[in-house]
Amino acid sequence: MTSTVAVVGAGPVGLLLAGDLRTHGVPTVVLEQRSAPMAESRASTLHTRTMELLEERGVLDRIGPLPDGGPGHFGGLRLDLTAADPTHRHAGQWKCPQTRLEAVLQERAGELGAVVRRGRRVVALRDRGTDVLVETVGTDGRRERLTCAYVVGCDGGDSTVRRLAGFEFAGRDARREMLRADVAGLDIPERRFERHPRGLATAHRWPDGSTRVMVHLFGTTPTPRTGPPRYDEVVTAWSQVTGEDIGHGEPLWLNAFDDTRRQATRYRRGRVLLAGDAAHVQMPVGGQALNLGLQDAAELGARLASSDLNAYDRTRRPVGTRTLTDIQAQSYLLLGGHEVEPLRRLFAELLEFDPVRRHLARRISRPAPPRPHPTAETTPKDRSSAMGRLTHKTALVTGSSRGIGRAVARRLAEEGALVAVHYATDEDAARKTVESIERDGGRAFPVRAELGVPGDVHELFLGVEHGLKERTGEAALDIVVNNAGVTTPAGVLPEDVTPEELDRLFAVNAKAPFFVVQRALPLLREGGRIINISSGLTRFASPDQVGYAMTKGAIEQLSLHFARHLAPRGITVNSVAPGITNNGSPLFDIPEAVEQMAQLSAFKRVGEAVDVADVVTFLASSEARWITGAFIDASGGTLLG
Ligand code: NAP
Ligand code: P7Q
Repeated sequence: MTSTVAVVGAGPVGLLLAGDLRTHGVPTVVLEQRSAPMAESRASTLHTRTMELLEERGVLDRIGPLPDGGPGHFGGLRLDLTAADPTHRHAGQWKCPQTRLEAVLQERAGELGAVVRRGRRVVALRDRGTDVLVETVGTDGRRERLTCAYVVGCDGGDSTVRRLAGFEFAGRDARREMLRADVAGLDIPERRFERHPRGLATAHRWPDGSTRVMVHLFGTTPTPRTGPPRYDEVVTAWSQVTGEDIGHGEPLWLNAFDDTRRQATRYRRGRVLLAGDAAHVQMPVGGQALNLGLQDAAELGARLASSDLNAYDRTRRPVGTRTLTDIQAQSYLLLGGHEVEPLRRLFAELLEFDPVRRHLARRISRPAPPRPHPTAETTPKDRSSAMGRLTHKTALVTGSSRGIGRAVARRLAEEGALVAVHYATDEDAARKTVESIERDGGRAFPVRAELGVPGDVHELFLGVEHGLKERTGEAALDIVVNNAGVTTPAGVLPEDVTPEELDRLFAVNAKAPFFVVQRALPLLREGGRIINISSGLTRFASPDQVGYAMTKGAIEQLSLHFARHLAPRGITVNSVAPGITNNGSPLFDIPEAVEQMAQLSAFKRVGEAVDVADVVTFLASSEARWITGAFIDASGGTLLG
């Protein structure tokens, strides 16, 4: 059996990893689609932790002395990075052109015995469980197959490996863009993140006399691009922001970057792993993308050599999430217009405090995974304070003042989602749901709307949109749980059901969920989740609930057909069918009744609301991305007969 590791991408991340794998004796092949190393230098800043890693590997000695990168910044506010650890030999930041770093890392990888194959593009991957088959095409069009133990995608933000291996890359597209250029023949004054009424401008003179200009016009959204910006775009923006004309300069390099934020929801799938920009894309501010990637590579080399692969995901993904969040905060401070001025002033004030400077400087200089507060209260309930599976997600759970809905709202919030707790009449109960979520460190807000009456869904979404905008700045939804429901009162025979009663059942249990889904469509983000609560009674005959069961049959159809409709947007739609579940109603206080109901389940107990909530939470997670249009029996085996 092969033990070769194929590293895809010969950038700094792939080359550092290849060298490290060789120091552990792992046979390593680097596959790179470019025939020659890149000539342009994208990133140039090295931070303290990266300097240590390079020093440990003898790479710093090979590179030679590096110029000091000066003080750093946080969202354009000056932040001296030496504050992280003032006495450290690599305190601060250092400048090294990416081309130089790559050349040295390639030399090292080669000397250690890694085979670097340029001009080979990966076109297919097949994880066969015991090995991975990688197919490449050379510049001459010839195909080759390689069998290896693992494949690592270090192939950048547009990673082919990530796509071929089916990783989910969650996040959001760009909202702001910055233009930059290296220009010869300019004598404009130097400035760092200078804020003007219409935008932001930076000018930095390189040792060769050329000038790096960067410019952003406040409030403008990114232009769709297939290549670099034209120089006249830079000239126009520069003049609009600063009033200076740079039209006479000679552009040497043109580039646009933006604040896209995406991260793989796992860094490992079977025998395929991701590192660097392939695992996370972020605004390239302060060189953090390169540093984060090199630190991924260092961790992965050791983990691959010891076959402790899940530890790689466990340690590096939270670091990535935290860094991406910090970078997003920086992008708001940096590229926001006048509306962020109060926040910038407050931030600048906070940055005068030593502990604040040290805290933020450490987050950049040596990013570490977030740790839950080491208090005695760190129980499983505190999951939301650490990184949950649903952090940054938003959810609407109808009928979550009580019963199953309340348990669902609580579980989603525990995983980090912001939850709209919907109810019809029981305001007290809804408030209790919200309070219990907040006590456990989660986020939620109540929304009132009676369903099954004219204007119901409109009223519901007024509240949902308002609550979300207030808390997140936008009305986007990731998870919708249609849970609210009514039943036929016990003891009503099919013969006695009135048209009005049947209408009411359909209005609340079937019609309202349909229009909730329809109304949610424009708000649902890519990768969204719709979960409809059905009932085991669609598979288990109980004549006095025939009307109710018919409405649940209808909601299952809602799941089936919308699943197909919404799949192109990566949205899944599923039905969860509980059996008899303790919803806190007085019936469940009568031991004899509970004992009798328990006999229906294969496990001889009634369901608890959290039994169902756990199933719903799983379907809401990214791990359930491959389940759609499904009927999930959550009845503890009641349907097994
Ligand atoms: P529950 O305890 O009776 O709570 C019902 C929830 O729905 C409450 O939050 C209620 O809000 C809300 N609601 C009811 N009618 C509404 C209306 N017209 N408009 C808006 N909201 C309304 O419910 P549950 O037993 O947990 O059941 C939840 C879901 O699971 C239902 O769809 C039910 O069919 C299904 N299910 C339950 C069981 C079970 O044994 N419990 C079994 C299988 C399926 P307010 O009270 O605040 O007005
Ligand atoms: O028995 C159910 C049942 C019931 C009820 O009887 C009365 C209640 C709790 O007011 C409404 C209700 C909703 C249900 O979804 C179920 C149910 O799913 C169920 C029952 C008995 C045996 C099997 C069941 O699902 C598999």
